[in-house]
Amino acid sequence: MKCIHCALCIGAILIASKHSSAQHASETANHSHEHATSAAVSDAPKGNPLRDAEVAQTERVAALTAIAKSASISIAAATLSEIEACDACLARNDLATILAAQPAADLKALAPTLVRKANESTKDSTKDSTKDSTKDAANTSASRFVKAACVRAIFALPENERPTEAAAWKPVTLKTTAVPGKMSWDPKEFIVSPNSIVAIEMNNPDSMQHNMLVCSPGSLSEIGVAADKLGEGAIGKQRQYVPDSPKVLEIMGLTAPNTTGVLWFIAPAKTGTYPLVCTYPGHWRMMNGKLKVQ
Ligand SMILES: [Cu+2]
Repeated sequence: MKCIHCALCIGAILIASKHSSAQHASETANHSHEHATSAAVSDAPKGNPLRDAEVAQTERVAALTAIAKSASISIAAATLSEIEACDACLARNDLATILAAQPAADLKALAPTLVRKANESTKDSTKDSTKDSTKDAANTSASRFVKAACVRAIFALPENERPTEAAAWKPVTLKTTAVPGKMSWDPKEFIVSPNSIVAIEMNNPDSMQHNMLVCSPGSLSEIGVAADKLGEGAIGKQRQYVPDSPKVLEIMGLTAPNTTGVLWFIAPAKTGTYPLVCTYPGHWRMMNGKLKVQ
């Protein structure tokens, strides 16, 4: 853990992140840790703080701070470019949380970029990239998640400091609670409009962790079974029990007891019933709900 803050290790992480490979990140980090004490080994970083699920927020912030420093930009600006580079990775919602938590002055300075990206045409990151439209469109479209992260950051500003464009955005906040001891959410069904900006807040007063995934219509059992299978191996915890499937559309990572998880996303364009599910092993059969897009 201590190692992650040193220049050598941050360097290794940065190089690895450019290669967009978590495995490479961990290999690179391992090879660069010869100076680590044996005490630090058991406490070693478990993955790439800019890509992987099971990484402490402090480590993500440390890595982003190093990038910002070396590029002489704000942490907000560094975080936004990592969100764009990460797109479908397991760290993206945490990175969006970090972006929204940056000082108002930094978010204000970044606001024109945030607005531009929020208003860019949409690239559906759930589709095969080879089927993306023309080259031009690819250069000027943001993924749905990047757009949501930009809107979230703008709405983190006090209302009177938001750019005027934000007045046209109408985020819908859906609040729910993990009912203690019941393996259920209350409420567990929501209705939103296609393409609306949605913020789900899950309060967790339960004694155990829960996550929440938004999945493709009809995929509840497939994702649930895959999550239970993931739970049998060490990789499951590393992925926070999120199956690697294109049918997983949005991810709110594991939310600790007595905390509130937050996930902003753009609702699917297609109407339908999208399962909400907690994929902590054994939870999915009871802990599921519905996001109705209509
Ligand atoms: Cu759960």
